[in-house]
Amino acid sequence: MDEQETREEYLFKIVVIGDSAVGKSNLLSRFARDEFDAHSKATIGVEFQTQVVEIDGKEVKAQMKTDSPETRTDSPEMKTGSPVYRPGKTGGSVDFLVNNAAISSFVGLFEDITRVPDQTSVMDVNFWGSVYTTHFALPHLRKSKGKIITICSCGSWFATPRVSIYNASKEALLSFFETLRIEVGSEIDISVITPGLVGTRLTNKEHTEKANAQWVPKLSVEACAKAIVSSAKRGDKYMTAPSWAKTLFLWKMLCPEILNYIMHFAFISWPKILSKRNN
Ligand SMILES: Nc1nc2c(ncn2[C@@H]2O[C@H](COP(=O)(O)OP(=O)(O)OP(=O)(O)O)[C@@H](O)[C@H]2O)c(=O)[nH]1
Ligand SMILES: [Mg+2]
Repeated sequence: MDEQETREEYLFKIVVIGDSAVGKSNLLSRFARDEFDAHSKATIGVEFQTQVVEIDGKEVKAQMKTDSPETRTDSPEMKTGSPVYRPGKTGGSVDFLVNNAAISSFVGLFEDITRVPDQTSVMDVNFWGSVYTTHFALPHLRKSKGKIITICSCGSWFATPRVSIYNASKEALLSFFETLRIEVGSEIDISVITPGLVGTRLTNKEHTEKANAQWVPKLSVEACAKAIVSSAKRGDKYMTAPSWAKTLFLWKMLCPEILNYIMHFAFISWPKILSKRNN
């Protein structure tokens, strides 16, 4: 081991698995070099990326690995029995499952959707993506007494106009994990994170303008990630960030009709008044 390798205080090995062309290689290159290639080629064999990050003043080395399902049967490595791919190797235990994948393909009023079937991918990714992954991870998590962290959304319990399908997918996710929590009992901890608006590409200028939500304060990705890690360490069952968003729950319980009126005014009536004034 050289000096660089011995310096890190933690070493995490992350294996990224999934069907062909779902974005595994791009996830690695985004993580290691902050690069994205819209015309990436299918991976032959395996791919490694390493990144050293500092968390709470400690150096953490993350080694990410991916291979392609296609390579398992078709690749030269597979045919020649190259040691690069080792069939039947099961790896270590699964201690944490983080369900993070989400998309929002349409931001607008439900009545303005022209083709409803185009929206089913939102449910496929946001709900079924986490459900399938959890299903396959559960036996391993039971063995390790592991933990599931699911990144849901405030939209799962707080109705915000113009993102009805997205909110519905997140509410389904919340309900699924609350039910699963009862089923698996104390063996697997389940933490559901319900962030408000976070500064990711889902909330870029184009999306927030379409949703008339430019004025809603956004939490930075770094602040949100730190809040999630602290919450996981505490073992919270739920965590909402930013913390002021929790007050919305009280509003919803105490005065739902007033809240609906305010939401309608802020996201539907007021933007219409503004656009009439500007035209
Ligand atoms: N819009 C968008 N497209 C993506 C994203 N990730 C991947 N893609 C698209 O999907 C294609 C395949 O991505 P890869 O990262 O090569 O997929 P892979 O899972 O490594 O595929 P195999 O190596 O064949 O298993 C890319 O060339 C992009 O066109 C993403 O985050 N957003
Ligand atoms: Mg690949």
